[in-house]
Amino acid sequence: MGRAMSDARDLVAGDRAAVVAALTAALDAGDDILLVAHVNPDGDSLGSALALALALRTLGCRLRVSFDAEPFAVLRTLHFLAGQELLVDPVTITTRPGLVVCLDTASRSRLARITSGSMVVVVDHHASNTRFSDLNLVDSEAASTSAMVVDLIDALGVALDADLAAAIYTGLVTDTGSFRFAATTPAVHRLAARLLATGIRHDLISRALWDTHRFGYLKLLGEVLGCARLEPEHDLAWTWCAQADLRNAGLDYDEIEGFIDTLRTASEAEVALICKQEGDVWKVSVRSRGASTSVRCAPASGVAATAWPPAS
Ligand SMILES: [Mn+2]
Repeated sequence: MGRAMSDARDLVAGDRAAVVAALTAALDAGDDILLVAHVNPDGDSLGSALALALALRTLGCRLRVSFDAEPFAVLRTLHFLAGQELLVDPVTITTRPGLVVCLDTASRSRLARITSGSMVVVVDHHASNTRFSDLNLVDSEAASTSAMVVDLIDALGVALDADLAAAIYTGLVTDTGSFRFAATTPAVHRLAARLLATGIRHDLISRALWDTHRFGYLKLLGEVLGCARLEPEHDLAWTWCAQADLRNAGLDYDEIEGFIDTLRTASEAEVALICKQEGDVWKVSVRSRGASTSVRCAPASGVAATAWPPAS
């Protein structure tokens, strides 16, 4: 291991010890702790927050878990996660928590309308993390934030039970694409083995996360893929979903997040893009084969939203 790399690992280890010390101090002081997932949380963010909450609860701590979403609701695919009785709508948080821990949040904007408490800790694995907090535990080599949470739980001396393991595993499979992405290291498989040994039903977790859709989802996927276009000169495959189509299918936008994962399998294009209409705004999801990103944009100037996308 090179000098710079070992220095980076020392930094992560030092920050991890500081986060454990902050959690222990809050526990000793009887402070209430607020765990925050990012806006519209995915399996890694919510799984990480609930796993840490379940662990802290066994230590007798006053806890709340929250995130911003409009409306305030957990994704249908994540309803199986334990500990959701700890969830509170952020608008109901009127007392200032003693300690706030933000999970899987790369920047302050990812908290949306949730503002900080007196002491804010960030636990995250995004290389783009802006270190916006008092104490930032950022490990860009971690496959998921949930994998980092395991180290915290171990340091707190809490044993992994099946509920905890299922939440950690959900984060791990979400961010590694079920162990398909490049972040899937030998350490990821070792952690998965440890989690499976608690008796979790990984087959049921996978089915809940990816293999369960309403029939309207399948019909709409057919329509959205049916109007997809290939732009070889831009190395791009793209399509769109109008709000009326979504409404007719009886679906919400969070349910069709996975559409782009089908489109991005097109071998002729490096980049996949789906435009989704939200009122007058078209939100654009982009995936490249290597990385993923998401941007927000309006239709080209002079083109009304109602006149876009162009008729074929
Ligand atoms: Mn993550």
